[in-house]
Order: sequence, then C-alpha cells, then structure tokens
Amino acid sequence: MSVTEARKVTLNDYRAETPTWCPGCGDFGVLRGLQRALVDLQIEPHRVLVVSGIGCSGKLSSYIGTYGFHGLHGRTLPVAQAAKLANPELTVIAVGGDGDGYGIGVGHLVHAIRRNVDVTYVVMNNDVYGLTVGQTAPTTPLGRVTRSSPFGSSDYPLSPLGMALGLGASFVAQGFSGHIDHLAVILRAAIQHRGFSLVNVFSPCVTFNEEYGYDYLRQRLVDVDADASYSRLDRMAALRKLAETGGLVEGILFEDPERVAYDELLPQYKREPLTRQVAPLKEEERQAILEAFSLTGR
Ligand SMILES: Cc1ncc(C[n+]2csc(CCOP(=O)(O)OP(=O)(O)O)c2C)c(N)n1
Ligand code: SF4
Repeated sequence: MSVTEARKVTLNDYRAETPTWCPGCGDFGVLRGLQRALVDLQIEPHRVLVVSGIGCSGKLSSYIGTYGFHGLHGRTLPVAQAAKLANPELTVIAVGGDGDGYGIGVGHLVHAIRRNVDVTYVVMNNDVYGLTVGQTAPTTPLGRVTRSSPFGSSDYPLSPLGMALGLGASFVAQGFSGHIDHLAVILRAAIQHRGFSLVNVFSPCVTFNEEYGYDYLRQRLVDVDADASYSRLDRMAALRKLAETGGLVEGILFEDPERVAYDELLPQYKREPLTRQVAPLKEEERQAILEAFSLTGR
C-alpha cells in the first residue's frame, strides 16, 4: 500500500465496548446493521457521531467505535441537529427507543422532520419500554398485555411512519433487526440521503415482549424493496402500503430527493465546522466572559 493510499475501513474499526444487552436482544442486529452500513460507505469512524437517548437502545452509542453522546431521555434530536449544524463534515446518527423517540421526545421528532436537518434517526422499536422493565410504549398495539397493562393496553398505538409521511418527511424507511443484510442497505441509503431520514427498526425485546419477536415479524413483514412495481417516490403509495399491511412493511417506503436540507435554506450558514470559522478566545476575552457571568473569584 502506498503512503497516499487510504486504508480500507473494516468492521474492526467500528468495534467498542462489549454490549450488555440481553442475549438475543434485537439491538444487536441494529448495531451490526449500522456498522455494516458505515463500512460499506467507507466512512472513517472519527468522522461519525452517534447521539443516543436513554433506554436499552440508548446504550448503542457506547458499543460503536465512533464519537458518541449519550444524552437525556427524549432529547436525542436537538443534540444531533445542533452537532450536525456545528460540524457539517460529521455524519450524524441519532439512535434510541420507541419510548425515547415517539413518547417523551416526539415533539422534537415533529420539528426535526419539519426542518429536514441532514441527520439519520434510527429508532429501535420493540413496542415496550425495555430498560424500565416492559411498560406500554406509544407503539404498543391496542389490547396487548404488558407489565403496566395486565388487562391489555387501552391506548390506540401511534404509527410512526404514518406520522412522518403526513408531516412531509423526506426519507421514511423501516427495517428489521432479524434481516441484517437488508437493514444495512436501508441504513446506507438513509445516511446518504441529504436531509432528515427516519428509519424505524423492529428490534425485538426478547425479555419483555417475546411473543411478538423474530418469528412473528418474519412471517408477516412485506418487503417493498423487493417489489418492482412499488415506487418509493410516491408519498400516497407509501401511506396506502402502510394501511394495507397494518404497518408490517420493510424497506425504503418513501424518499423525496428534491426536498432541500435545512442548511441550504439559511443564507447566513457557512458549510464548514465552527472550529474553523471562529478563532480561539484570547485570555483577556476568556476572563471578560468569566467576569460577566461572575464565575471568577469564587
Ligand atoms: C426524563 C426521564 N423520564 C423517564 C425516565 C425513565 N426511563 C428510562 S428509559 C425509559 C424508557 C425506555 O424505553 P424506550 O425508549 O422504548 O427504550 P428501550 O429501553 O426499549 O430500548 C424511561 C421511561 C428517564 N430516564 N428520564
Ligand atoms: S430488556 Fe429487552 S430491550 Fe432491553 S436489553 Fe433486554 S431484550 Fe433488549
């Protein structure tokens, strides 16, 4: 290999701590799918930031060898969007659970979709709150028995993909952690999409929602990527497909390649890291700021 030749990025480069998820947890498949997508795209790990929320799924940022930010429950997207705007050279991926993204954090999701900042959002959807031992989540189907609904859930479930499509999202997809090859392809496309991409991944919780796990999903998921007659450029077709399949669909459901990303709508925005735009503070400037906030002499 010559000195100028770049070294090939491999899966080994993306290894980090050993996961503590329960054996068989769907999140293992999501981690591997994400690592594979980044390797396929030959993105170097130091050019990637993974931002996560709180939950079993939120631990993913510690298990992948990129920069990581393990933030607050439901606050993944504000951090991810800010990081992307501050350093547009980073590939920014937000990850979390269905409780994190569709419950406490759903307001941020609505506005992230509206803004279309170039961030990929991967939601590990297991229909329950895993970390807090199996309570109902916003995606728990009506009537399902969980630890917090012993007589069956009485709330109608949220359709994350239907909501995203209705809000005008520019990229909407769904994967399954039991189909890692396909998931890696979907995640690759989501990362390459210029704008906000939502990838909802069925990621079974084998401890608190075992019945609706791998076998259940394998028998039911309809693959739109394998259907040559399906057009992912047609938002209404995506909504129809969701209705037909009761949401049990897999693949890239919708993509709008024409929609411009947020930074292109900001005339004042310079597409370059802030660190290159702003000179470091001089010592007297630093002192003046500390004094202004009364942080000196304490
Ligand atoms: C502000 C706040 N509220 C509640 C909690 C407690 N809490 C931690 S994780 C979690 C839900 C986890 O479920 P989900 O986001 O679906 O992730 P999973 O564990 O299933 O991957 C909750 C309610 C918290 N940490 N912070
Ligand atoms: S409790 Fe469920 S979601 Fe959490 S690690 Fe175990 S299997 Fe995974």
